[in-house]
Amino acid sequence: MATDNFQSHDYFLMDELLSDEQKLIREAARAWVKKEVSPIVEDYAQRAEFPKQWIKGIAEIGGFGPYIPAEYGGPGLDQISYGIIMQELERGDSGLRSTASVQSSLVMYPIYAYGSEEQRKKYLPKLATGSMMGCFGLTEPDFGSNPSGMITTIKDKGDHFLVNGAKMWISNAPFADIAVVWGKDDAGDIRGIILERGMEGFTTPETHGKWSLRASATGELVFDNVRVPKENLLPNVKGLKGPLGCLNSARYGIAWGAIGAALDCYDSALRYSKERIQFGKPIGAFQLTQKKLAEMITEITKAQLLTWRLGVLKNENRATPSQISMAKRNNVNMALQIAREARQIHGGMGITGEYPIMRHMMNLESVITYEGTHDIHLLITGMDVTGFNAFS
Ligand code: TGC
Ligand code: FAD
Repeated sequence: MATDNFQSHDYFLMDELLSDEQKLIREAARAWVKKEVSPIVEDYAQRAEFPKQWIKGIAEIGGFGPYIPAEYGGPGLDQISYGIIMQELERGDSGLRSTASVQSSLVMYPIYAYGSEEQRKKYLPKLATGSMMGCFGLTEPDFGSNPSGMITTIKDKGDHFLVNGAKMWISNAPFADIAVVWGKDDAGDIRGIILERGMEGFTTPETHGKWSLRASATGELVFDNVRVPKENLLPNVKGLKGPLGCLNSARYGIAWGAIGAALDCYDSALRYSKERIQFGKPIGAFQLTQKKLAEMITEITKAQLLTWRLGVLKNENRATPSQISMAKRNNVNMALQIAREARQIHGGMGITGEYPIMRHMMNLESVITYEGTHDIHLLITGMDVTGFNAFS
């Protein structure tokens, strides 16, 4: 079992910007990750298995739907608290944060924002406790960065809907009880619908052979003439803005989460640089190592400031999708570069499971791709600042 010696780093005294409640939430999440995640995550990642026992713990620290109001069973926290929880979870593992992100922003959020009152009452309290788990089906085999081309259909058959098509790369699919699925209706409009495990014609085959997010379960969603009750359609949204609205919330959480992975890599590299002796002195005493560490903490600090400000804007409902894209893109790239540099500082030890570095690095290769790739987010920023759409 790995020992977790993590100590957080706060170079610009960002703690002074947090409320006492936000700090308590962070301490609870951090303590849970140290006790229940760090000791086993490496084994589960090596075995490519999601530790299902984490579900209860995530719920207990408020990690499922942090900002969903208490009347629907959620913790009713603010957006910065949501971000802080995602940071602490991803400090443990990006796959753990993925499970919480999907449940919170891609399953609970659409039901809360676009669902009927009956749907909210039926699903949200169970999703908040983790007694029901969900997944989100947007990406298809032939439509990833361009989801508007999706070919999954939701046909009106009078007393029910008939769903046909397939989704791939779906986090949590292999064990999810429900799936929020996006498909086109008879008029060609994108709609969201809730499918439940056990519906005839609905299967969720697991995706094997991943070198990334190995402690997270990924799968497909296959719909073969699935009859879905009329009341399962999300009534209050139509068009691509439905799923993209959910992505705003998830991408925001990832911007915070990536800081957690970066902090873990930096912390491990800093400690190693003080302990590892070569040429008669700690490697941290060499200028080239100091350059790496100094640049890491500089980039982490910039990301912390950017993300905290984004959280303030989000609390005030003023954060734009483009600002969220910028933060997701910057922070995930920052974390990936730090993981690579931290790996260098650990020398050969950096490729082993004794340190979290290689696992974070491989995980971040997914994080930089899902929820919009690095280049797609650059194009979103480019469109925002120039007014020209490079997608079409
Ligand atoms: P476009 O014509 O620009 O927009 C269509 C409609 O959507 C509106 N819109 C948004 N609404 C809310 N939030 C946003 N971020 C929005 N972006 C656009 C837009 O105003 C328009 O509305 P209306 O009313 O005029 O119809 O759409 P497009 O087809 O040109 O595509 C734009 C593009 C490329 C930016 C978008 O499709 C995109 O973001 N692509 C990336 C796909 C993506 O991120 N997929 C993620 C799948 S889920 C996932 O990865 C989960 S991983 C989870 C985990 O494990 O953590
Ligand atoms: P593509 O869209 O085929 O892109 C391939 C390359 O082309 C990329 O480098 C991209 O940047 C580039 N490219 C594409 N268009 C342009 C352009 N216009 N200009 C320049 N370059 C371009 N999806 C879900 O719906 N739900 C989930 O839960 C989910 N979980 C995931 C979990 C994992 C582990 C992974 C890896 C993916 C997950 N995804 C999920 C899918 C993810 O969102 C997609 O992989 C992502 O959106 C990219 O789509 P794609 O893989 O089809 O790549």
